[in-house]
Amino acid sequence: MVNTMVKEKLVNFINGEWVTPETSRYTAVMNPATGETITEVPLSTKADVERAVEGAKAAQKTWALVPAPQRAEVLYRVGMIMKERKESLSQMLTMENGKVIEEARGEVQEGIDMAFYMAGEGRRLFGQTTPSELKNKFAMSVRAPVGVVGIITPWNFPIAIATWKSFPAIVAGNAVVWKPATETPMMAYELAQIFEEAGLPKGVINVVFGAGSEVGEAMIDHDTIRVISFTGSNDTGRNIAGKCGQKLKKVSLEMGGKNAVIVMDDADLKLAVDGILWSAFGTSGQRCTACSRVIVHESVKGQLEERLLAAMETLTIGDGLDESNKVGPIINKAGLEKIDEYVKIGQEEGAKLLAGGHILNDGKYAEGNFYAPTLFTDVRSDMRIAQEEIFGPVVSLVPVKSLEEAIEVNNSVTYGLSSSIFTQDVNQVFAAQRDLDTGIVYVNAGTIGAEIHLPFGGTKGTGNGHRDSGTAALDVFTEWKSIYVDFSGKLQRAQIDTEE
Ligand code: UN1
Repeated sequence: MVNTMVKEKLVNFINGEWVTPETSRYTAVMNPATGETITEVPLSTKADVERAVEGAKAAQKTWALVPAPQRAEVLYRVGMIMKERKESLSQMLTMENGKVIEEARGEVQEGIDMAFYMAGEGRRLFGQTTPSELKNKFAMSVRAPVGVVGIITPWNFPIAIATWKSFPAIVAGNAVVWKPATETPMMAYELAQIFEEAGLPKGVINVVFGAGSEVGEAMIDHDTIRVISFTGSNDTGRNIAGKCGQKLKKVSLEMGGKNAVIVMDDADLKLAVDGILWSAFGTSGQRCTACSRVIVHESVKGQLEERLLAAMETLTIGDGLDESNKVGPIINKAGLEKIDEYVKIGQEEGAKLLAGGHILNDGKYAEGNFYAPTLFTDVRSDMRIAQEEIFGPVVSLVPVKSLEEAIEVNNSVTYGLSSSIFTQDVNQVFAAQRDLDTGIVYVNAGTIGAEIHLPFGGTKGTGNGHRDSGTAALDVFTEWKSIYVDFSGKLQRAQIDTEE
């Protein structure tokens, strides 16, 4: 472990200052591969949120008046600093989250991409001009910032998802109060420092570390925070949605998936196995977009099982800082136990376990949270392991007889984030992209790997209709304002004086 990277105790970043929170409660942040303590994160209180909101409110008024291309310049600088620090950020990400270093570099790159992409938006932020029904009257709609916005980000993509939310919010002229996950606070600490160095005016971003039950609740309750953008678990998201609904607060939710790869009888099986391996076991399956079901045409099921098992043998598991490892640890003991519980449920339901199915706890795995990559076959679509999100390296093969059945099985879950089909038949490709009920569809690629300039999100239980990333993210952080300029010099009544 590189000691210089490790902080003793973290403090909040409020109104441009590093402030010790009004709490004596801290919780340890563990490296999930080694069990070592990286830092201690404060469990801030309502009073800390109050301070952050005050700072944000004052800052936002001025920030909104800065021309958007100038606001964007800060994001360019943020992107440049992230680029310079890509390696150290990636190492720290691996230490606190566990994902293997190659994937950590990919995640930091996703943040860099988002910085440059959203900086470009500073010279667009397109509105619309629309013809008026009246003579000598001009009509247009522009994107106005909403004011102070709250973002709540998860541990599985602690830097990328933070950039998906904070960068569009900032370029659009909002100020942000950010609660990062307590498991991965170092990424927030680093990003806040980068914002500071890039010259973001004080108060435009505020980081309050702490628990959802206290900091998150205080953010939701606060009337000044007019948007909550959340990525995380389904239960928490529903709870947030209920509370925000009562307060008529805009809320954007992204809450996971039960994503499937469909393998048709004409698929390139080598390619399909590569796609499944990467999507199911990359990030140890701890992605919202992870593949946790393989819906396979029964005529190629045997071959696919054989090839998948052989490919799984090549997965090296261990500390992500070791470049040779392909699969890292599970975030914490609770996650590990949840996965193990689902494997037991799968066995009780009658699914056939072909590989894995147990916690790895001897030798080099003893101090970390490792789970053996797991493959079930002969899974029925109504089994819990084929319906519920496991968030771990567990994949279930569900055999089907046709494309119609494959699509029906794919769409039978409550989630709708990502799906994929491997086939060489162009007709099946077009039918599938239309009928798969998910926000993201891949053809001849696995279920992960979304790019930041396209909308990210899903249908049904995955969210509530909003999207992260792409210009779609601007819809979350702006209000449409319609403006009419009447230059006729007389009273013109809409809908009435249109005949003259
Ligand atoms: C997530 O799992 O919450 O498409 C985000 C992907 C990544 C983002 C995943 N670009 O898998």
